Amino acid sequence: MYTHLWAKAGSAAVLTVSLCLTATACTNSGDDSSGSGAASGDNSAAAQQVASPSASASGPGCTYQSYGGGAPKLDITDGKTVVGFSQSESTSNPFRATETKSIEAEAKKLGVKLIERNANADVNTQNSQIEDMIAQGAKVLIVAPENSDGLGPALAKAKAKKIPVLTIDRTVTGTACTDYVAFIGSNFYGQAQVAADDLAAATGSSGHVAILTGSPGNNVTTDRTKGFQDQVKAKYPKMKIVASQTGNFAQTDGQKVMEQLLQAHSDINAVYAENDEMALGAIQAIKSAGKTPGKDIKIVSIDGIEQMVQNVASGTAAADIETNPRFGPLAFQALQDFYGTAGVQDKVIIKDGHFTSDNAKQALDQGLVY
Ligand code: GZL
Repeated sequence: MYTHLWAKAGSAAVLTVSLCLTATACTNSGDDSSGSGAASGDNSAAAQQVASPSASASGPGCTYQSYGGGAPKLDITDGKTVVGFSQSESTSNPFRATETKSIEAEAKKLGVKLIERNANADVNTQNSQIEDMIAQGAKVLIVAPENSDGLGPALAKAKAKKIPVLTIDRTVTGTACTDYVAFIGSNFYGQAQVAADDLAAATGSSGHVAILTGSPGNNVTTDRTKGFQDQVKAKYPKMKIVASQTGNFAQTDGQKVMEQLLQAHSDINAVYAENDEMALGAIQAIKSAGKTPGKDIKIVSIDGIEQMVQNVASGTAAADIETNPRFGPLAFQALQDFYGTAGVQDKVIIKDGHFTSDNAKQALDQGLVY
């Protein structure tokens, strides 16, 4: 069983999709409203889906008829209609590699004619690549935005040509079903709350915490920072955030920043990394400083990539909250609902795994970690 977790986000127009990995995780789930998805060991794409993103659950959703004044009806599985996928960051990050593979695999399974580009974390590149895919004939776009505000030019081009844009993993500024179809991604604020709980558990609720924040300008960094800060303020008065600096979601930057913070703050005994790439860098920095990660300094991170879940299993890290990158089935289901009658929710929240010392080894053994 693999599982999680958290509950619906605020708005009614939110659908949550969840899975259950282990009893421990499930019992921590609070309002796990969707029951189990992947039976233990079943890591198939189908098992990653528990419910369609269709809007029937809570009222009409976005369809091609209601989208931004109406868009042409298309059959994306006809093998001729071109769907463009815009990836924001390098697939050297396993989150990105798995996300890209999931989109490619589902497109292949459905017979979708897919073209794709990778912007290597540059928003100007992403704008021009999206425009290029439109020029290449893309009639629908799946976009993993580099940041929330920078894609205005590309979105405007798409809108002018009535090309629907489905956003995954990060949001863009604008209105659902007008500027973009919908957002599919994790509950980043909820992830950060769990990270705070995990770090409190690892430090007797009294850690002196360094936060490695993600790259600026996107909702993921904003929510993962605010969620952690709010949870500490609300529940852990003895926990102190002694430093917070961006590591740009990158391993090298995470290592460099951690080295600097350790020199500036000798009292740091806990690290909250807003993604695993930065956590891996931080672990290197902690070791170079002659300290033992997991003993002298407790670490909690987010993404759930294999190398970090191994660190949880070995005790180097205290916990890792998954950011489920397996968007393929959900994204194409959403597009089929968009061109059908069901329509798509404004927000489709994919639920994530939660790896602790109780279940990390089991998750790795069962091949449930990406
Ligand atoms: C989350 C995604 C984040 C990952 C990081 O959906 O936007 O960006 O958590 C990645 O690993 O850099």
